[in-house]
Amino acid sequence: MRIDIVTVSPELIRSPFEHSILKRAQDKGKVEVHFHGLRDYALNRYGKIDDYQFGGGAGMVLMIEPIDKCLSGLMQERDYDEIIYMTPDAPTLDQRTANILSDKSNLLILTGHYKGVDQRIRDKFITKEISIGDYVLSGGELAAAVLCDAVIRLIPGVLGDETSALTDSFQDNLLAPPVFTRPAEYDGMKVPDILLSGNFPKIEEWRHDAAIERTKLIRPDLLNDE
Ligand code: 6GU
Repeated sequence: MRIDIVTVSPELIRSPFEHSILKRAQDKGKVEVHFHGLRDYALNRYGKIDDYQFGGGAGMVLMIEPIDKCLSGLMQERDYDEIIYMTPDAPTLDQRTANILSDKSNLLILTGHYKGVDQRIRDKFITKEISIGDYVLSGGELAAAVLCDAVIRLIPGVLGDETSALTDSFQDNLLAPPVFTRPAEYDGMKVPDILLSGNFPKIEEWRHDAAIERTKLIRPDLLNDE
């Protein structure tokens, strides 16, 4: 997979890709990530890329021309499966969307800033808009990093233990069950006996029941969601 990220602040988003799973995924050649700073496409040498909004109101809007130049250039080089705009006024990211995107070859991600981008950019280029939750961030950069993490770890061969993504929370619309490690007893607090029993079918059953219990308690909406 190749991911191109277009942003006002490439430096704000680089570091999550330089560590842990995301770094390993790149080292293994499973994904290539390229950052494009919008100021490189600015209208003048002062790096102007935003302006006041028509009709008045607080906040600057990212201008159409620098983004058009950047996206058009990239689109001439390859076909993108999706051109994604990160914005809070969009459908919320979920595991299903992450799964679908993990199967693509070329993703282009545009991140907003300030009041966002000129609507005409959204109309002309964007094939998918994604929010990461019902709250507002200062910019879409961190949201893009979240999206990339959720997607990249699902690319086959990225996680060492191939099954571990399958038992994540949400993979089957259930929260993950509780997990324990040594010692079996700490300060009077015991690990459930079943987990020490070696009876793996029973353990799986216990985990499934615990996952359902936890989901009922914390996220009952997931159980009604089909
Ligand atoms: Cl994608 N961007 C911003 N600025 N805020 C958000 C978001 C995105 N998703 C949730 N909040």
